[in-house]
Amino acid sequence: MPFELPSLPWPRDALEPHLSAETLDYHYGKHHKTYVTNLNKLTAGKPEAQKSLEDLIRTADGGLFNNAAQVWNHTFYWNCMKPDGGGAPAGKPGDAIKAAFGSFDTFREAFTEAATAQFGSGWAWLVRGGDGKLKVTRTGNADCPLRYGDTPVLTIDIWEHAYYIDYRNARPKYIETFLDHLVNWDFVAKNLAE
Ligand code: MN3
Repeated sequence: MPFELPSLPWPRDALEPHLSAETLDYHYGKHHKTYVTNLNKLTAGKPEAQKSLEDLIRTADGGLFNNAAQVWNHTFYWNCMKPDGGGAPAGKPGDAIKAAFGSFDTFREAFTEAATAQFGSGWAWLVRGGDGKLKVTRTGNADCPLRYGDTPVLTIDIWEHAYYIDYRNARPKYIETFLDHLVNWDFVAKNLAE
């Protein structure tokens, strides 16, 4: 099978108490895995099986797009988190966010607003636009900024499956915890350098 489920960057219980091993068992072990399985089924024996996820995200539609984007989005999301992460970043990410938004708090408000306001399932993002500037965006369902020429820098999954086991319907508490305890600013710095 050409498309594979990447390993998580940390053990399944590494983000506790903020995200439980049970959440990762379902979110990674079932949801993410199913997107990979579906993508392999949809592309079996077709030229699309030889394409990269990024190519499929930029060119495919329907189920093929949805599954390719969800495989990519989830791999990116796992890397956006680490144990003992979060808080205001120092160094390059801190400087870049300050230059773009004026202050970390202003960025935090914009990112929180995007993640809170997305109706139903989707993703909130910090991206670098085609003009080189950082901005906060949100996408519905499987949609991905790569489709619009934006380069993802940071994302939070705001599908209910991302937080319902640990936070029930309290999406704002999950977003706050993500920003305070989980963001992997080293990964953000790497994305800013690309
Ligand atoms: Mn998800």
